[in-house]
Order: sequence, then C-alpha cells, then structure tokens
Amino acid sequence: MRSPINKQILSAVLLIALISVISLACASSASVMQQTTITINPNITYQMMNGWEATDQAGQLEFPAIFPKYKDQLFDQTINDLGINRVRLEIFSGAENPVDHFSQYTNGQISRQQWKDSWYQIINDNIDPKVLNPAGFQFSQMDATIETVVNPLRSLAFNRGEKLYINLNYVDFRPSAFEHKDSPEEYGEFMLATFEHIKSKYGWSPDAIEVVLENDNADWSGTQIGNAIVAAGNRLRVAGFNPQFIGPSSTNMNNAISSFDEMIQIPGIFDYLSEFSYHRYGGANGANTEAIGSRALQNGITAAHLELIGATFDDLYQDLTLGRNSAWAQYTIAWPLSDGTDDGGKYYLINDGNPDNPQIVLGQRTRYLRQYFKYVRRGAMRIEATADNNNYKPVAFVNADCSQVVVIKADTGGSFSIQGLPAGTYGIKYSTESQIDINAPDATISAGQLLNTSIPGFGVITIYGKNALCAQSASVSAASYRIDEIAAGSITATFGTNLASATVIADSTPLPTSLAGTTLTIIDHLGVSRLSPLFFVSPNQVNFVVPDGTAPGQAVLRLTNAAGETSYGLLQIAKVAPGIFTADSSGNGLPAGVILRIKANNEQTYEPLVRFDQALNKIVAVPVDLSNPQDQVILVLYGTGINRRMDLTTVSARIGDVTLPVIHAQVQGDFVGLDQVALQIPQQLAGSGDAGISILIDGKPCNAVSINIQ
Ligand SMILES: [Ca+2]
Ligand SMILES: [Ca+2]
Repeated sequence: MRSPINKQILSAVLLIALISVISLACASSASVMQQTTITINPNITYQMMNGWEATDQAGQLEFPAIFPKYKDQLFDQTINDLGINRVRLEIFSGAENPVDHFSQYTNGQISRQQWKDSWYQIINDNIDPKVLNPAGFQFSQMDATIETVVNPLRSLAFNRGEKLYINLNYVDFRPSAFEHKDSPEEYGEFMLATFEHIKSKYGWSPDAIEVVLENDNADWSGTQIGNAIVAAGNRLRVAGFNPQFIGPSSTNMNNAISSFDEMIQIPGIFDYLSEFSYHRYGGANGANTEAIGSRALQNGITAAHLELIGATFDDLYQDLTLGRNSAWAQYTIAWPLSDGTDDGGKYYLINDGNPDNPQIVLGQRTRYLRQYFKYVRRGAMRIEATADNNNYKPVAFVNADCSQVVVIKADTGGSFSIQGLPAGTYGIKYSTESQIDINAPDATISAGQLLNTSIPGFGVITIYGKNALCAQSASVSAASYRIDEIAAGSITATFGTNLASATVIADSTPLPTSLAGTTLTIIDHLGVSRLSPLFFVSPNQVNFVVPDGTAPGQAVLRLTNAAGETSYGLLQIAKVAPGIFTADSSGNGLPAGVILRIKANNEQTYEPLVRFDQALNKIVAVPVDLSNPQDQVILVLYGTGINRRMDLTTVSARIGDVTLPVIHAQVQGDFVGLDQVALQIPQQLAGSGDAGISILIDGKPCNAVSINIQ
C-alpha cells in the first residue's frame, strides 16, 4: 500500500511535470519552477475577524414569482458553502411615516414608482422625540425581508452552530421636509422604534446599527453621524439595547477618512462606535486603506469594507492587510440574470432563462472570495504571513478552534513550501480561472515540517487545518455566571480540562500572572495580548481578572498549563457586564453583601444578610429589619463588571414596583476586580418577606438576587 506521503510527492511531481509541459508549449521559460517559501508567525497578531457580510437582497421583493423556487438552495449555499455570517438589513428613512406604502404597493393600490418615491419620505410621528408613537412607523417592508431572507439565514447559521450578525443599516438617499439627520433625538427615536418592533415581533435585536448608508451620497456630515450615534446609543441603552455602531460608510475612501475624523470629535462617541466602515467607489488606494486601518487601531475599534460592486479578492487582500478589516462585504446575496450581469455586485447570479427552473450560479469573483470566507471564521485572529516571491500574497489566521488557515492569492501558478504551521493534517483547496473548488491531496506534517503544495495558475489556494488543535474553555462572570458578555477589569471564571496541574490560590497582591505554572492571556480583537492576574487555578477552573485595557469586542483567551498544553476560548468583552456575587456562588438567590444601618445619631453598624443554618445545612437569609423608621437602611452588594458604567443615572434598582434609591455603584477598592452597589431600602418595603431585586446598569440587567425583609 502506498502511503499518503508518497501519493502527495507523486502528485506534486506530476503537477510540476504537467506545468513544465505547459510552460514549454507556451514557449516561455522551461526551467523548473522556483519554490516559493511562505512563512507563518503566530506570535505576530493583527485583527480578529467578525464576519463576511452580504446585503439582504436576493430578489425577494422584486421577483416574487421565481424567488420561492431558488431561495432554499441559495440560502443553504450562502451560509454553508460561501460562509456568509453577517447580513446588512436595510431600513429606509421613510419608514417613519403614517402610511404603509409597501403594503399599498404589494396590494396593488399604488404603483411601483409611487412606492419607490416613498422610501425616503420621512414624516415625523409627532413633535416630541421622547414620545414614541408606534403608529407613525411602518415596518412592513423591512419585515418582508426579515421573513424571507434574514430569518432563514439566521436559522441556517444557528444550525451550524454559528450566529448570524445582523447589521441594521439606515438608508436615506433623498431629501425630505423632515430629516432625522437634523435632530439626533429623532434619529434615536427612529432606532428605538425599529429595535422595539423587531424585538417584539421576532424575538431578536440587531447586533449593530450602520448609521447611514453612504453618508456622502445621503448628504450626512461626520458631525451629524456622530451626534446620531450618541443620541441613539443613549436612547437604546436605557431601553436595554446595546448594539454596536458602524460608520461612516462613505462611498469614497477620502470622504470616509474626513467624515470619520469629524464624527469622532463628538463627545461620548467611543461609548458606542465600534467599527470604521467604508466603500471602495472612490479614493481606493493603499495609502487610504492603511490610514483607515491605523485609525481603527488607534481608536480601539474594528475596520470594515462594506460595499463595492465588482470587488475582487485583490481588494479583499488589501482590506485584510493594510486595512486591518474584521468584516468585509462585496455587496448583495443574489440577483436574476434577466435583470443584470455578473458585475460583482452579487455573490450569486440566478439564471432565470427558464423561470420554472431557475439555476444558481456562483459569481466569477465569488469563487475566489469563497476561498477566504469559507475557511476563515468569526473569531479567527490574523497572524503574520510573508512570502519570498511577490507573485504570492498570503494571509494566515488562527481560527477559534486553533486550526490555522493560510490563504494565498496567486498571480501565477507555482509551488510553495509553507513553514511555521503546527503539526496536523491540512486540507488544500484552490480555485483558478478555469476551475472551482479543486481538492488537492491532504497534507500531514509533524512539528517543524514544511507543508508543500501548489496551484496550477492564477487564483487562490487555501490550506486549512482539519483538526481542532486546542482544548476549549468557556468563560463566565464569576459573579453572575453569564457567558454572553464579560467586562474588562472584571472577575471571571473559565472552565475546561487540564487547566492546571494543581489547585493553588493566590496569596499575594498584586495578583500573580502565573500560578502552578499556568498562565492566561487575553488577546483582544485588535491583536493586543495581555497576561491576566490570577485568583486561583485548578484542573477544571481558573478564576482571573480580564486585564484592564482589553478592547470591547471579541477576544481570545489562551491558557497554557505547566506542561505547555494550551486551551483556548472566545469571550465577548464589554465595558460593562454587571454581575452580583451570591452567597452560595451559584449566581442567583441570596447576594454577597451587607446591610449598613445609619441611625438618627449617625451611628453606623453593619449587619449580615445571610447566615449558615446548621440544622438545614445551608445558607439562609437574615431578615432585614425596617422596624425603626429613623434608621437609614442601606444594602451593599458586591459585584463585578460594574465600575465602567456611564453616570449614576444609568443605574436603577427596584423591588417589585418600588424604586430603590441608588447611592453608588463603583469600585470596592480592597480586591482587584471587585465592585459594589449601594442601594437604600425604603421604609415602605417593611414586611415584604422574600424580595427579588432587579438592578439595571447601563441598560444591562444584573443577575437576579433576593433578600428577606422583615
Ligand atoms: Ca419622530
Ligand atoms: Ca415622537
């Protein structure tokens, strides 16, 4: 039996022989092809990937007769073969209007032109931006797209264990007598109406707001965008929504840079702005791409190219490298060929020559984009990759499961040796002008070994690790046990296997960054690594502090034990992710805290909230005594992920319908990462018995805790 290595050598020899013959036939240099060396260095990290985006157009509104015939197969390919994991959901500014023009159009009451004329016709719901009149907003058009495109994509992504990132994009291409851009509060109300509608009707809310599509077309200034972001961010936060904000999405990259510089002058902008977006319709050059990437990095946010009809993998390469893009889009999902051409404005074409049997066709440029999208997934960290031959432009990534991916853009056919890949088995796929998705033989390498492969012509080749290379760990707030968000500076627990060889608790401050030989590094989405202070390590759990300065957004946790074995996990870092510690460390029930009683003579005493009951063998509540109306009774709760809140007005607490005055919510001071919240317990709560406390901080709920009030 022939070993796979022999097969690989044989096929490489055959391939080289074949290419040599072709070269001879073309009467070009017949010398043996030069071997290109590509070097991977995982110690140099860049941006983390968020998503591959497509705009929500697949012909659903315009081609209702044929759309049902191709949609299922199209969406399956979009998610599972091309690898789209982010969608632009458009909302037109004219959705603020008492008339539902879209329904009138679909019912045949108005013409197509009349419907189109209504798209950006904004009519204020009422004169008060603080008073939202739901009847003044029409979402039927957006809903049709959610139901026919976004929800099906969302389900398909969910079925493969991924999340579809939904980017709500406000479109405002024509002037209107009333304009949201002139009143940030009105823009905020519009976004709140949209979010509340989506949440109540579909049960999810968008991950991001792309503030205005092509501000240089829509005539929005950078200042107007900045003001809209802060107003909408504030309004949504109070209502419990915390989307990311994306801007300025200019058509021209020069405009994108000047608009960005203008919008970031608005105070408070970086409480919300998370992505610097642009289109490549003008000013598209290396210097501008680099300027965008470096501005994003300097300001601790991501960068994203989000539209160019005709965008190719050359643009993608420049955006990933010079532009440090974390997300990237060509444009729409699909469009029928009877109404368009393969112009690079849609990932797929629908050949509707026979309308009874429409066929899905991969766009000519999509075959190359797919070589990146399909294998480089959300959470992948870009690492250094260089080539000693300018005909080959590599990029390399470490996916969230630690499998490495190298994608090489080849201006010409050739063979290469890749050095620096970890041991493992690698799949190899390429697409060229004449061939799509060709499988080269898998390659298995041991540590330190080169991986040799080749591509027969101009195109893109992808070398992707087939084995998950690391044990996974999952991290939660050590207080609330919430997994969805972790705050920088907060006390966090990560769970896994073989995390440490022994159980060791830190006995010094500042906390050590190595315990029993275990170290834990957080690499934020900008590629910056920081060692975490450790509270304790054990084989299955490590408690640590997310290092200060970790940028909000996705981050990678890399834990190395004394034997050098690594575990990886993904975290979603937020400025605030409030959690209250609980008495039994379960994340709910009785809180960790004390009662501070201030008597009329200013004498202060502390009383416990809980005690251990020997007979019941568990922790039980000590009832809070409100019998003396002269006493001020203050509940002090210990938590984490709280202190980077905005001002104190964003903190609220209640028991039932009774509001608890908030005295403070701040750093506790004695322990790293520990915060405290102090709430006054009003006299009117006397006799409440077991009472659940709801606390909101920056619009985010704390875990539910309860006390007993006598
Ligand atoms: Ca309004
Ligand atoms: Ca209003």
